[in-house]
Amino acid sequence: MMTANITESNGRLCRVCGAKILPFMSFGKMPIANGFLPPDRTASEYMFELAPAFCRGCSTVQLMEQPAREKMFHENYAFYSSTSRHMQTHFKAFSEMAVSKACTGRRDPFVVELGSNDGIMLQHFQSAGIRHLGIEPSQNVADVARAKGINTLSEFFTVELADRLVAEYGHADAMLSANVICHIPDIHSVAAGVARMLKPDGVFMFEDPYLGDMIAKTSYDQIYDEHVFIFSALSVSAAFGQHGLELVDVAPQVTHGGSMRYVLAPKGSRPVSPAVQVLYEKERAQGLNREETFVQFRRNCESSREALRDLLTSLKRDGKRVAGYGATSKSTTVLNYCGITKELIPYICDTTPIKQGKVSPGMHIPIKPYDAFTAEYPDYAVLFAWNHKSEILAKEQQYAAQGGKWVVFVPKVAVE
Ligand code: DWN
Ligand code: ZN
Repeated sequence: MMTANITESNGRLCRVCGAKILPFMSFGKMPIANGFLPPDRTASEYMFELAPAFCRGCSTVQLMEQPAREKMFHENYAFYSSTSRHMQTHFKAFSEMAVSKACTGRRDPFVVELGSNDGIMLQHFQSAGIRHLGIEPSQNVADVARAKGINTLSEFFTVELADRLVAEYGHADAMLSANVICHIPDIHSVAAGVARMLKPDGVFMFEDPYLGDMIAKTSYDQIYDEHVFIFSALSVSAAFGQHGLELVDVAPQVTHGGSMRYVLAPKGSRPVSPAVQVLYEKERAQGLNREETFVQFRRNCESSREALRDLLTSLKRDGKRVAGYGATSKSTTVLNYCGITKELIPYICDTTPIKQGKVSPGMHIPIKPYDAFTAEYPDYAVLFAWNHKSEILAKEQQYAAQGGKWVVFVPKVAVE
């Protein structure tokens, strides 16, 4: 039986407020989520313990341990943002919003994106002739952006880099980031850097997977090495408030299974939208500031794991042909936490060339090109890229029409 209490960690202190944190579960030993590897190199795979914790002091959910950043973000980074059409539309809209909030009517505005990947967002500033800079430490994806003419620097963003950039380019009208801030453990260096780089009337807008959605949907696959934080408005405000940045607006997003866009500005420089207070209250009502919520989340994860294992085992027993769809980072948590081997899912199809011909981190399931899916439809496809469900289902109508079934596991394990 599980107790309702969780015990403070002896060693690790909250990265935001310095209080002792409460590890509420362990997913066990995990590999690097995007560490797809050649089949002959599986012997010496790096592993670490994936254990999220909650801070009573500031409500931040964070990993106890995160691998060194160079192990995750390097010249072979496997995730290219532009693989989803829907995300392309999303980032176009995000860029238009940034232009209207911080560029229109200004003389020679300057826009900086932290973690600009292959330029999916900055391309819109580049084509509009707006002065811009992408900061992207993973060389291979940064090279794709540079090839599109996007000014990109391959470094990790820190307060020291911010000072250098101000000296070279001046202050920024808008700083943007998507699915990146939750990856950076030294949140104070980022927040201080943003505060130093922004103009007094500048704005910082970032979005990340939202804790409220993760709890509501038991989408535990949002927890993996790269996601050192799963933010809420409460925790974002606690972190950035220490650096003179105020949360002035919030906007829920459907992307990545439920995200939140946070708009921050130098304190007092912009009016605070009533939506911010409404969200704080909603988060307290959902229990995002209480440890019991995370004890229940752990139980929900365990039930989900059991249900998925049972389903895949029974499909195998019945002789069904099963494949994975989308070799996502998130799938690394699902496969390893649930102990899903290639006996249960013999292969996963993915459109990303750098992943194809390799095996999945930890469970070493072969990754095949997308064509392998259409060449011989499986009976059941496990939708690891569930966050792109509407895009994928629209594309795969023929699969469904000839009897193919989807196995989903968020918010519940089900066959659809
Ligand atoms: O935060 C992060 C998010 C934004 O992106 C990063 N830490 C890493 C990455 O996470 P992910 O790998 O879980 O992201 P996606 O977008 O869920 O990955 C989708 C995968 O599925 C890609 O490998 C591409 C593939 N895919 C596919 O094969 N067919 C995607 C679509 C839409 C498709 O139709
Ligand atoms: Zn804290």
